[in-house]
Amino acid sequence: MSREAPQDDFDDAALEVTAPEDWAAGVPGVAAALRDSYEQMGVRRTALTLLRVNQKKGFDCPGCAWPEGDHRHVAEFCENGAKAVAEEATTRRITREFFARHTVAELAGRSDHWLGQQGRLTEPMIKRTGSEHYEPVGWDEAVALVAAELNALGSPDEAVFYTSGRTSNEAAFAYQLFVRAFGTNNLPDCSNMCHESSGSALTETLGVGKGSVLLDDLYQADLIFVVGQNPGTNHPRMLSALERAKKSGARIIAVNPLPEAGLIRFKNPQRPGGLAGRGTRLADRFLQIRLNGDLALFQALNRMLLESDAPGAVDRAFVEEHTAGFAEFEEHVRALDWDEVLEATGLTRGEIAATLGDVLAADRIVVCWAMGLTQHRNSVPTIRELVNFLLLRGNVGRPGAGVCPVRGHSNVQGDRTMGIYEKPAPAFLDALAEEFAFEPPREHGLDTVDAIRAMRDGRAKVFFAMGGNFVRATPDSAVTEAAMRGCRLTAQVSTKLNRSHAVTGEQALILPALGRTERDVQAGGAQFVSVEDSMGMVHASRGRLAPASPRLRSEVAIVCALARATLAGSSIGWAAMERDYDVIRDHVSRVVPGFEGYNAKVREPGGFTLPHAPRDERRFPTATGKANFTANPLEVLRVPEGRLLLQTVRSHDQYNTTIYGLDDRYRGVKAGRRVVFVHPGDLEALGLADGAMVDLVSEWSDGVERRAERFRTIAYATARGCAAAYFPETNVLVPLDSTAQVSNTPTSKSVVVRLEPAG
Ligand SMILES: Nc1nc2c(c(=O)[nH]1)N[C@H]1C(S)=C(S)[C@@H](COP(=O)(O)OP(=O)(O)OC[C@H]3O[C@@H](n4cnc5c(=O)[nH]c(N)nc54)[C@H](O)[C@@H]3O)O[C@H]1N2
Ligand SMILES: Nc1nc2c(c(=O)[nH]1)N[C@H]1C(S)=C(S)[C@@H](COP(=O)(O)OP(=O)(O)OC[C@H]3O[C@@H](n4cnc5c(=O)[nH]c(N)nc54)[C@H](O)[C@@H]3O)O[C@H]1N2
Ligand SMILES: [Mo]
Repeated sequence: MSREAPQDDFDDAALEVTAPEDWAAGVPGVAAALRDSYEQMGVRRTALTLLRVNQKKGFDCPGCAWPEGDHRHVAEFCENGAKAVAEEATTRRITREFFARHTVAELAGRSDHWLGQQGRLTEPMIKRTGSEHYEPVGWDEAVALVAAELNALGSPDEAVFYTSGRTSNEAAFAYQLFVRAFGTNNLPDCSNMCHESSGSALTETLGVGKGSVLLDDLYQADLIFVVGQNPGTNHPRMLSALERAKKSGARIIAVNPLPEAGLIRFKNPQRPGGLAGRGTRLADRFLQIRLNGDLALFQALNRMLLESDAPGAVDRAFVEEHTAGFAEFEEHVRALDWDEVLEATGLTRGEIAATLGDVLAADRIVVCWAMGLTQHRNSVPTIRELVNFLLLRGNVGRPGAGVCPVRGHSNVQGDRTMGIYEKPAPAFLDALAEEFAFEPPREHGLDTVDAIRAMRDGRAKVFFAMGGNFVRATPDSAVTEAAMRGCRLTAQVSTKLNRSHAVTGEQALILPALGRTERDVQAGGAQFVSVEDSMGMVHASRGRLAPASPRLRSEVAIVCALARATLAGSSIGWAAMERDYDVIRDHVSRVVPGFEGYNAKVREPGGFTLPHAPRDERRFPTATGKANFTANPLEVLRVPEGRLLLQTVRSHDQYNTTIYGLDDRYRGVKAGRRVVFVHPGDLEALGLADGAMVDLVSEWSDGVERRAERFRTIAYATARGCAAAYFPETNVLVPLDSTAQVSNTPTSKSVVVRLEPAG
């Protein structure tokens, strides 16, 4: 049995619930941002940092991966970007006295919110075997310890090297090079829990695991689907793009079990007059789909397109010339059972038929999506089916049309491009081998879920993290925590304190790093780094603030020091890379296609766009050399009587596992996170009152009881049979073995639960 009780700041009496908002951004957004920033940074620092966010000579916003347009506003940031910046540029500091005051066990008992509020880490800290405290340690000793533990392993495959998605291209490239020179492909990353399903499905069907649209395509689209995404909270700048698309005539269809505020209406705070009035109505159609119903929806649309006698319903010329697998796909979809579609989606036939009307009226279609599609068992088939939908009408590889997976972490896409991947392509390894004259390991490494299994089973003994918060971001919290505690050494390169520093191996290290907002000066002078956004645009990022402490090191410097200490006699020029990041970029320019002339191109204002064969040339580098149609079996996820399907989502006041505050303004929740949103009809059927206190108990085939204790029910307009609650508190409910087919992503958006009155 595993259970998680409320954290120590739980105050159920403080919780306030009001009606949800139906619009996003606007005055309260910017006001909330500035209030947060002043509190954390003071007025002068706020002006210094926020005016530099996403400017051509500034730093890349650490908030999300949404691209910047050509015409940047003076304030090209959003409320939640400002919060992410304030979180890093805070003037609060964690010193050695802090760690002397608090034992590691005590820190493990503190809430995620409290841990994050303590400020920036300032010097390397070590928890030695048997000690209850972290104590200061010099960089040299810290690095030597990691090197010694790595070299003492029976095999390099007994080490795990995690990456979160804030790491720059330069640091990511050096890091994967170090890990492979050490001898393993054990490079799990946050992508494994995020857009892995998108990458898997797109690589197979289109040949490139990335989005195929640029901002201009959104502005030229006739129809934009926003599926399984809450941009008002998680990608607020996307709302400006959607608003502009609408002004140019696009229709927008939102597909979501929740009527999310930003999708319904939007007030643009960056335009005069944008704050008055009712704002722009963004979604023209809202399909309130059941969780996990999207495969059925796209399959139904595809069947109707195939059956339609409207002229040009199917783009036969495109299908003929550019695709493979059509016959099998057609046969499969024509056999689709309408009853199953209606059951899976919870939509009416009329709603789906009306949507088909929008589709037939649109020449150019873009489909955008995020975690609502990627974190289910059938995520990969669902995204393949959405590709089928676009292929049918030739909506890939021409202006105003294509696939738009909206990435999360600001450089998660770039990290993958730089080789942070447990299943590297042979061509990438060949290029590494040639550039650096060593033989990289060829065997695939561990992804996030498999890394947890390996640590749990004692097959992995050293855990190293380049950013992130592994124990809180991953599923099955109790299992993951035990896995971490079983390691010989856990070491984390971090900017802020989090729970992964408190749930440690026998020995633990905190290696504090510079953040995006800070100046990075190396022996070769002032450095900048670069990042790739969700649309494959690469650009430079330069921090301007003085570092939070003189003892911080850049991620690049940490990796290079570690490589020198670990790899005796390595012929790779680690010192040169550390001295001058241009040297790293020169290596990249010879290893990664699309980066030729990297150093010159990244210095152009605004950076450069990576090539994308399907988008640029309608060329599909797949196994068949064509865009692939696929046949995807529809298995309706049936939830037993008296149970609900739970999705785990973000509140407005959090960045993944970083909890900025306890409100979720757009959903009408104040001062509390232990809430579960349920349809009023389901509450009634379950015999529960609105506001009842319940435990969430997850039911999974392994028979283990997983329980998250003490949540208030909130009667909410979600789809029937579906519930929602916030992660990381609900990660305890997601079974480690419940993962998506092919991508192995935890099924964080479909957890079968029962609600038990809390004792
Ligand atoms: N402020 C802020 N910004 C962030 C983040 C953050 O935590 N805070 N996180 C960043 C990261 S790493 C990521 S990956 C992105 C995440 O961005 P999102 O994917 O928007 O994040 P979630 O909160 O997981 O929201 C999932 C959305 O999908 C819907 N949904 C869930 N299941 C289904 C389904 O089966 N079908 C459909 N159609 N819809 C479904 C939910 O109702 C919800 O609206 O945001 C990034 N940006
Ligand atoms: N149940 C459930 N679980 C989920 C999800 C879900 O929707 N539901 N979403 C998943 C998704 S999409 C993702 S991406 C993962 C996120 O997983 P992670 O990326 O592992 O988690 P974060 O909370 O983003 O990591 C925050 C920490 O990163 C460190 N950090 C911040 N900036 C920097 C930096 O510049 N450098 C370094 N070195 N460290 C830095 C800070 O110490 C901070 O505490 O969580 C996943 N987990
Ligand atoms: Mo993510």
